[in-house]
Formats: sequence, C-alpha cells, structure tokens
Amino acid sequence: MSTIAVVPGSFDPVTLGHLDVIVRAAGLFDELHVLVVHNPGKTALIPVEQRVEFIEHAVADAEVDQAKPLDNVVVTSWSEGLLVDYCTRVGASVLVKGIRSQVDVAYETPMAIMNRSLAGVETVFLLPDPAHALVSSSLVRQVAGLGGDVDPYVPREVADYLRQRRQSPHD
Ligand code: COD
Repeated sequence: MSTIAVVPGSFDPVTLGHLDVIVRAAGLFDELHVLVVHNPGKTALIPVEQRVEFIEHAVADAEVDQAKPLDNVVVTSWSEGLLVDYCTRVGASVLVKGIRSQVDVAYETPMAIMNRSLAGVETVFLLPDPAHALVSSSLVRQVAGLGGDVDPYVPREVADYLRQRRQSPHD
C-alpha cells in the first residue's frame, strides 16, 4: 500500500529550510503533498496562489540542481477547514513537520496529538539541515522589509519578489 504524506505550512514565503524538509520527505513517502494553509494566527504577506507557485518552481529547480526525482510532489492549498480534513480527502495518513527547536516541539506536540485523535493521522518530525536551522519565514520577511539581503535563505525567485515588493510596495 502506498503512503501519502502532507507537509503543511504557511510558507509565507517558502524558505530553503522548508525546501530541505520537502525534498527529504519526498524521499521517504510514495506521494508528498505540500499544502499551503492559511494560519489564522499570522497576518500573511504573500497571496496563497503566489506561495503555491513559488514552491512549485523551487521544487522543480531542486529536482534539477540536486538531480533528485521529485515527481511524487504535489503542491496545492487548503482553506476549507481542518488540516486533517484535507488528509482524509486525499487519503494521506502522515503529516510531516520540521522541528528547529524546543519552541517548535512545544507548538507542534499538542497539534500532533489532536490530529491523531481527530483522524488517526500520524505526525512525523524531521530535524532541520543545520545550514538552514535558524531560518524562518518571519525573519525573512523582517530582513527583506528592512532592506537586507535574503538571497542565502530563500529561493532566488522569492528573493527577487521581496526586493521588488520593497521597491514598489503598492504593486
Ligand atoms: N527548517 C526546518 N523546518 C522548518 C524551517 C526550517 N528552517 N522553518 C519552518 N519549518 C517548519 C515549521 O516548524 C513547520 O513545521 C513547517 O515548516 C511550516 O512552517 P510555517 O512557518 O510555514 O507554517 P506555520 O508554522 O505557520 O504552520 C501552519 C500550519 C497550517 C501547518 C499550522 O498552523 C497547523 O498545523 N495548523 C493546524 C490547523 C488545524 O487543523 N487545527 C486543528 C487541529 S490541530
């Protein structure tokens, strides 16, 4: 039986830390859905459709750059309710989350237990690549907003978008 896993996130924007988790998870499961979910606790910077597009392009580039087949990766978004409702709809039995620190453990553990209780969906935690362990979307947004260079932390297309946005904030 094939195992379908979901990597959910706000991805606002996708970072090289997210991408590392996506590429490694794609090697662990038969099918991997990268799911852009609106987090009601956060104010979004980038429209959901744009976030999906950035991830699609970053996965395609990673496939070429790392010479890894990533044709089992699907990128989409979800705004219709619980995360586990999406899992049930597509037959996914696993959620994959990246854990960078004790703060992530404290944030993710109750959700993992609740998701297993709600729908029997297990959560698998992946430790980060040390090279990207301190990268977060919120720090990237902050650095870019103040004119800093975010090239080392996000796919090139995202860095260009954030630069352009700062130069033309009303576009
Ligand atoms: N390296 C490794 N992992 C990373 C890195 C990095 N540099 N940066 C982030 N991550 C991980 C995060 O720990 C997280 O697991 C994932 O990547 C996504 O991160 P974000 O910041 O894009 O997304 P979040 O933290 O805003 O999460 C949004 C979710 C929608 C996934 C979250 O809010 C969630 O699971 N909601 C559940 C909604 C629900 O159904 N609730 C009811 C039952 S719990």
